[in-house]
Amino acid sequence: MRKPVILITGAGGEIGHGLIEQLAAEGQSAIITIDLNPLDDMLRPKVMREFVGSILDKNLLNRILSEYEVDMIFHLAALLSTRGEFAPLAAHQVNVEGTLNMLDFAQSQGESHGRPVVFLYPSSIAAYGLPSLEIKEKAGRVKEHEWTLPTTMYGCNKLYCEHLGRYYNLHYKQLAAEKLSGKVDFRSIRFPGLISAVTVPSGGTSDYAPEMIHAAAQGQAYACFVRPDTRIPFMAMPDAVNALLKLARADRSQLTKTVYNITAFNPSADEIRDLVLQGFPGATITFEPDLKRQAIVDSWPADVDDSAARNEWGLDPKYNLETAFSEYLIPAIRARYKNANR
Ligand code: AKB
Repeated sequence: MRKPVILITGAGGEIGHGLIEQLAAEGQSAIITIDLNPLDDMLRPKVMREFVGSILDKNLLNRILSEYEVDMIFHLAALLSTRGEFAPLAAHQVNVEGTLNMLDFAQSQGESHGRPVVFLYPSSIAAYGLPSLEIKEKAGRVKEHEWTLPTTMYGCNKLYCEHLGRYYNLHYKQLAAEKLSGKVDFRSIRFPGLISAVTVPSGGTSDYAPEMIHAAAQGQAYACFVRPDTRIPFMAMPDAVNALLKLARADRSQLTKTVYNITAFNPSADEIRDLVLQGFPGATITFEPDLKRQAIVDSWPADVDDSAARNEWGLDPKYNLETAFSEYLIPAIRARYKNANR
């Protein structure tokens, strides 16, 4: 007998951390993970089995297929937007070939146990590409189908994989004698920039917000790599994890889309600085825009329309801009570094 489980790829990353904590707290799911690096000591006891390896390793995926019945996949492994511009082929390999491997893995699972495999895919605001600041300002709250002309390798990868997921879900091998589609129940969220109190991101371009807060908490000066007026949507990590779980558990019949925007607040970099200074009054935060990274953030929308997510599966972030800082980020980050310095 194979064992029924939830599979999380890229499990040691930012979203993976929060997701494993939440699923483990609920105590109802057996979790197996894949990550290139071993999980940290806090996470390891919370999962049933940890595979240290790559989603590009088909032998590893076949081994998992033969041992486990996977009903749900959170495919979080990715190489983010800044790193992807230094290594576009590696980004394509991880983000596209890796995702294709995982979709094919889900298809094989679905065919072998006969139930659709719910496949959660974190896409990103990087899937958008607005051609100028003037158009960005005029565009307002961008809808899922608007301005999807990404400028980064990562954004192109995310957009294409949204389509791959839709293909597996609805049209896989459409010319075969028997119907094979529907085994992968693909659901995707276009995440805004995420800010966690627990982890510091690496390799992304929305990283200026979390970097600013974590640097301030550690008493380090921070030079922000975008202009003070730079504006994109953000969300606190606990709300991002809740959104992923809400979409995973939504009744399929309620969903009219494969991809949903979500957001919670969209401060300028200057407004983030003000809030960080309220929490850490002695912090030194300056602005030294890196024009190339700035151009990437300028191509992302200032805001997104997430009404479909709110109406169809009940997206309802707990934290607004003020409470994200006052109730979550500042106290949790302060405690984190205080404990780390003990
Ligand atoms: C990045 O900056 O690459 C990511 C994202 C917005 O998806 N955080």
